[in-house]
Amino acid sequence: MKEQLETIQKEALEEIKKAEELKELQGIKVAYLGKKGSLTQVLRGMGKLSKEERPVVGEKANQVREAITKSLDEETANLEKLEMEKQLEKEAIDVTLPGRPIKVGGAHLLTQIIEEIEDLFIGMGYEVREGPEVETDYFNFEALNLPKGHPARDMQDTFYITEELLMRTHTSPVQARTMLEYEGDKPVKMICPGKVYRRDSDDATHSHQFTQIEGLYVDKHVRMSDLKGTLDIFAKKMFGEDRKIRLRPSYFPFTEPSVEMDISCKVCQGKGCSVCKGSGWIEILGGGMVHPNVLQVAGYDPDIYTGFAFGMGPDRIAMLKYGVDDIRHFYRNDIRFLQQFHQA
Ligand code: 2NL
Repeated sequence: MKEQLETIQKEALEEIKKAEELKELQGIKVAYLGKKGSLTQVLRGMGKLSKEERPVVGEKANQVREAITKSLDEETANLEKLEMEKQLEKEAIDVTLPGRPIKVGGAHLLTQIIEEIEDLFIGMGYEVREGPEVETDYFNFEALNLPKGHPARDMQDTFYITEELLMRTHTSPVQARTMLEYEGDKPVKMICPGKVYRRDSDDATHSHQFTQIEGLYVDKHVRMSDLKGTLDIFAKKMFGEDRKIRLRPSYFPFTEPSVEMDISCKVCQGKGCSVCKGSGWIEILGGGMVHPNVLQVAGYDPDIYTGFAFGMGPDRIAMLKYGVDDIRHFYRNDIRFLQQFHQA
């Protein structure tokens, strides 16, 4: 029996030495020390031994168990260390590899145009203001000299949320709100960019949602010539110093008198071509002197204060400046279109 125990020890230690994985060691432990393991089997046979032999074999069995256990523990620690090293090696990061290029986005062309116009007017002392796209009938129409039933409302049909709530058709309500906030005793010098809405059938030049920037300057002694000078500076900065402007009489319900402004065509220098449809001039914006009714409703005394206002469409300006032939390109989110205008 003693020999049997020695053989068990010898075999076990050899197997442990050969093991390459923790799982194998687990198997060896079960095979030798488990309930049905070979050492356990031998110990079961001890009942048949004589009184004298039993303690001797018992002691030997304990030594064998201890030797196997010790060897298993050592080898387990050994393999665990090796596996950890392998894992670390596998997960090592090569910090010398070149980085992956990051895709950089860019502002939408309309945002770029709006920001360019904002910068221009900020440079002339204007503040930039924003307001709600869902407006009341009062601020979108009534306060702008467009009472219910006014024929000019037909041209600005929109999406109604209720009888009194609608999608704004222009950014003018932001200006009306600002004047009210200033309580009729401070000059107002502001521009307001934003999205506006019209009930319209979409085609190459019409969109039910587009952008607008309006400007407003209210103070004592503001005159038509101030409007003309301001717009001249704007046109030259935006389209080139060689551009001329031309004001034509027009009509808007919220200004009196009202004008439309053209810039000279850059393509033909006023001779007439397909871009300016033969006239030599391109229409850019509308404006005029703020109607006394609009000043009054907004809390400004029209006998003391005067003002000019103007409005333009960044969509149209972007189309002219970059030769975009369809307004719907701006809203289709085709990355091939949008990326053309990303600055490096
Ligand atoms: C255009 C013409 C215009 C205004 C906008 C305005 C605002 C207030 C008072 C008076 Cl609060 N007027 N805005 C005036 C004239 C023309 O826009 O063609 N826009 C695209």
